[in-house]
Amino acid sequence: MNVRAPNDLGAVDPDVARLVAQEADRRARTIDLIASESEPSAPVLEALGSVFAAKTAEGYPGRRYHRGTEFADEVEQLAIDRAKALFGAGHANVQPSSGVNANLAVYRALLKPGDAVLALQLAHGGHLSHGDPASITGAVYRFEHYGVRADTETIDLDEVRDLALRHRPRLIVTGGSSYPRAIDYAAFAAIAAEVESKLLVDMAHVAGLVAAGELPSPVPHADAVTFTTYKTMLGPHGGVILSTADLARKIDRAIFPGTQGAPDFGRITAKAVCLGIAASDGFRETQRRIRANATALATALAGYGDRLVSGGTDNHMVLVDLRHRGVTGDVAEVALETAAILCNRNVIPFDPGTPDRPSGLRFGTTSPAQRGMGPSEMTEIAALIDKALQAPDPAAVRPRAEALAARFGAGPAQ
Ligand code: DSN
Repeated sequence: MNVRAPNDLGAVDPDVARLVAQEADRRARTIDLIASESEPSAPVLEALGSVFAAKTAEGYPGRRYHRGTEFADEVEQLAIDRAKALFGAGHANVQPSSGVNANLAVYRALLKPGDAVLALQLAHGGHLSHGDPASITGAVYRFEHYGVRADTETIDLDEVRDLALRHRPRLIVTGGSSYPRAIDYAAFAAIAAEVESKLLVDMAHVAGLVAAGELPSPVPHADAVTFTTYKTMLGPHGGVILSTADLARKIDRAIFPGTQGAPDFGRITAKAVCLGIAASDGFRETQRRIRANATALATALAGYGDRLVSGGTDNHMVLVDLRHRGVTGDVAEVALETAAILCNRNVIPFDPGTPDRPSGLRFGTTSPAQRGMGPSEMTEIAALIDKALQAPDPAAVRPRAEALAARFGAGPAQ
């Protein structure tokens, strides 16, 4: 008789099963203000862990290098069609394993090594994959960086135009990972047109807000738009590239065979699910609350004397300058974790500190909004943050933070 191995994780590997349970408990007992995280929903987790996770299928729907792909083709096409419809894009590639890989593929599709590129500098809100010297993107392409104005801490469009005219980049990149304001994509498109450059918008952090109409869409203005599906899109880890239809072949070839092999079909399946959910009224309501919560958190923190980078927020993110508290971001993030509140240390524009010991903290409101928390809970959380950053013993704040977390439970409320 054919005897099958036990298929229960707890029976096969109690050590890993214990860690999974502990991670679930940790999530339930903490308040997650990490701007790049979201709560995993049951349908997304089910799709991620489905049999598609085991499928090997290099190529694209209808053009594979392996057999047995009829359903893999269908699920990938579903994800592609949903991404195109959601954002009104001419083309979508749903295979990137990450946002970095999505950006790398766009560079490979549109540039040659050594080409000039203009992007927002990391310390002013950009991203490592926008030509930081520590990233392969900075080694392969000749990146120049624009920044924010010292007075407003918003993108200096005059500097963008000056640098574009001086360096004549083949690609201009905007968007990033710690920029709390809306971006004028039409102005970027006009500068790109003036210097005959292509325009890439990295909307990794704000894609969910864009999908819900809470922020303007870059898609009508850009040649390519990249995003990740695990932040405000509320889905699995992974990336997506949108582009105009005429770039479809170049983009697809830049992913496979250009920079990736067999894509992870568990993730593609989960991306299809999250892209489907993103068209729903419930998703739009969550995005509305994410943004309202960020505004409430910003207002409440300002009330405790915290200086907000750029003076506030238009999205899900609040960047705080801690210098008036006499504490650095690395120390503050540990104090807050002790108080069961999670966030990350972050450089702020013109930071006198370093990435390891920066002057700022970055907060995001995606997870609390998904759990059903609203602006009044954000005000409560701001009070806990203030107390934890002042207290000689931030652990004293922990019971109140845990009680707030417990009131809302773990995972998405709907
Ligand atoms: N780019 C990193 C962040 O913003 O936290 C990971 O998503």
